[in-house]
Amino acid sequence: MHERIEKLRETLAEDLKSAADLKELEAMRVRYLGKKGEVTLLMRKMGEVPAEERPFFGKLLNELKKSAEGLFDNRKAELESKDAANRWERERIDVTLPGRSFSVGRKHPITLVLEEIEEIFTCMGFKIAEGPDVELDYYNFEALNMPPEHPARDMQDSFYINPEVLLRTHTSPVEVRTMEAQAPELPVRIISPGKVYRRDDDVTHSPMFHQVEGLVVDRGITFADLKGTLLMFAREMFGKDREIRLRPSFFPFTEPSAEVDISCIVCNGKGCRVCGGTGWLEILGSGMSHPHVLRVSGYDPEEVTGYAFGMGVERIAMLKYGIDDIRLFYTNDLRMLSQR
Ligand code: 2U9
Repeated sequence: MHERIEKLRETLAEDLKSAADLKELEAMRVRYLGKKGEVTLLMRKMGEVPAEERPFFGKLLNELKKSAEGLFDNRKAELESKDAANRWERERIDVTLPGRSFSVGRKHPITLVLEEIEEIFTCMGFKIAEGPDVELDYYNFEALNMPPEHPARDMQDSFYINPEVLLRTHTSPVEVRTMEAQAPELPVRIISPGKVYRRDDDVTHSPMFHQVEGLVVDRGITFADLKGTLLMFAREMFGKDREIRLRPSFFPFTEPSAEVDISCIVCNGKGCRVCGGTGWLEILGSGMSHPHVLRVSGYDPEEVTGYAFGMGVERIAMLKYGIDDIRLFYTNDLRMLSQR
């Protein structure tokens, strides 16, 4: 009996050291001190020990049990503190990691440029006028001095709903409708932003695109008013160093007419790849309102004059942001749209 008790004391001390974690330690405790544990079994065997030796071995066994319990408790405390230290490591949070980002929508580049153009002209006293995308042939062509079979209609081939109704090819019908509603009230000082539709489709032309047109009608309006206003616009939009150049042109709804160029935004007029070596970039068309257009819209061309201009928003945006394919605006590619 003595030997067995001493052997148990030794193996227990040895085993305890090898317990690697709390789970292992608990299994070990059951093995030694549980109901069917080795210490418990030895205690049960006391019945077989001669009566006179029982107090001695009883004392020895009790001491073993007590010291075993103490050893288990110590080892348990040891493993628990080790576990707490490990847990710190396991559950460590790296506070230097960047936070999780979430995506926020933003305005389309065409909307941004459209709003910028609107801002520039409203600051100069223009009001914004809007009208229907589905238009009458009368407002889109006839009132603008383009009767049926007029060759200028070829350049604005459109989408017809029926012979009298079509998708507007420019926002000019809005100006005609505004004058019609306002005449003979003066002045007319409006811009008409919006979508327009043409049978066009290539790198610089889309079947749907955006325009901003402008119209000023009053007594004594001259070409100088047109030039001054458009110079102001060019400088607000493309930088204070811009110069403009007017080239003679033709539109059925203006007479005389002029294309407006700005000094190249890349080379400042010296000549480069972007401006094709000319130093100039075409940004819009313009002219003095044609007497026919004023007359059919309710104004007397003997009494009032006006100027008008029109620009493609996509073209302005492509120049401003250096975009070389108009289709990039419409393919919803976030690599393009999420740039700042
Ligand atoms: C009324 C009278 C005159 C609007 C004008 C232009 C010149 C012009 C083009 C620019 C590029 C269309 O988007 S584009 O293809 N526009 O060159 N537009 S004058 O003249 C008007 C409009 C309305 C009553």
